[in-house]
Amino acid sequence: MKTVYSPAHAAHAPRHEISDGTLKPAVETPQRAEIVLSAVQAAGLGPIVAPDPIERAFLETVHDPAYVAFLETMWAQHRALGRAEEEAFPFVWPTPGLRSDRAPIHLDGRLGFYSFDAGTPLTAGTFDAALSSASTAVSGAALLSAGERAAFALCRPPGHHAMRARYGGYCFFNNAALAAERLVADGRRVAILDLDYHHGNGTQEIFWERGDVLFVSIHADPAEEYPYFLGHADEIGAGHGEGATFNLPLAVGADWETWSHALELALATIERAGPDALVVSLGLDPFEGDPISRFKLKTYDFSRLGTRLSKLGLPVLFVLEGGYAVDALGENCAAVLTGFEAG
Ligand code: Q9C
Ligand code: ZN
Repeated sequence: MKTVYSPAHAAHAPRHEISDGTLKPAVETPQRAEIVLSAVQAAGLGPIVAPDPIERAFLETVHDPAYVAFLETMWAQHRALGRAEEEAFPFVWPTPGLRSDRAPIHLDGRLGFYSFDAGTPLTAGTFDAALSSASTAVSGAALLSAGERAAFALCRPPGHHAMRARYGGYCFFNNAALAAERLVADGRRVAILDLDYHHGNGTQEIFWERGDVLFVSIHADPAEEYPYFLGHADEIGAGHGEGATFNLPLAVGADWETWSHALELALATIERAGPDALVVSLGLDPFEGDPISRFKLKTYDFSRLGTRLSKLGLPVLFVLEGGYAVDALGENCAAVLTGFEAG
């Protein structure tokens, strides 16, 4: 299968993040994408192709234009304030009881208005890198529309936490949602299967009232894990989307036996819906060695996952999400993709 990749992701190279209540070294780094690229090349997966640029109007089918403009202009504001730090972080949010009906002008107000966590660094190159990541996903979707059976969008920064008008969880534009929209525009009925350790709150929000895109997610119980406030089993969508969201939260510590049981439930739901394309939000952070996660999948399990997905017989777009065990990330990602090709 083809891999879509652009080196432009490296423009987003944060040194720090806020995690566990304090400033820490960033874990979502350019090295992640470079390692995954090397691994798919070493595995002989197929050609590496460059993405076509994403059109602004298409980006704004998923994201609020004011939010896109915020990401585009915030760094100039950071510099104009005389701030020399290499990252910017929010620290105040409009919560119930505080007004959220007008966007502030000051940078610190805008940072909070357009985010939902303090853990996601914004840098000088974030907007360009996030655009390139979105382009990568949409170009991957276009490969399926052109008749490919599968494709790999090597996206970085990741996307599934990004909401219509808020960033967070290392995510700025929702790559999987944009890919799904591309496929819908090309006439496909789409399901999204989110396998990242963390719940894909952004993707869920974007399709919450949509009956035409099924969202299914296996993730750590939000009572115990980030993003904490979304991803419970009783969230099923609303309006036209009622029944088109399916969450499978698992207790921390889940191994392949537990996780693969949830996978079968997820796949049965997808098969019942009868889509004709599948977008997989491929987080590799359910890995046992992941530094920020608490599931127990092994490299061999990722290979079994790939093989199981190929049995669906659907066109599949794999979109890279999280995964922070850099020593094993390439191998784990290649295991899914080669497992799929072998299956
Ligand atoms: N103590 C993705 O995997 N911080 N985002 C968690 C852990 C945020 C993960 C802190 C994790 C975001 C795409
Ligand atoms: Zn994750």
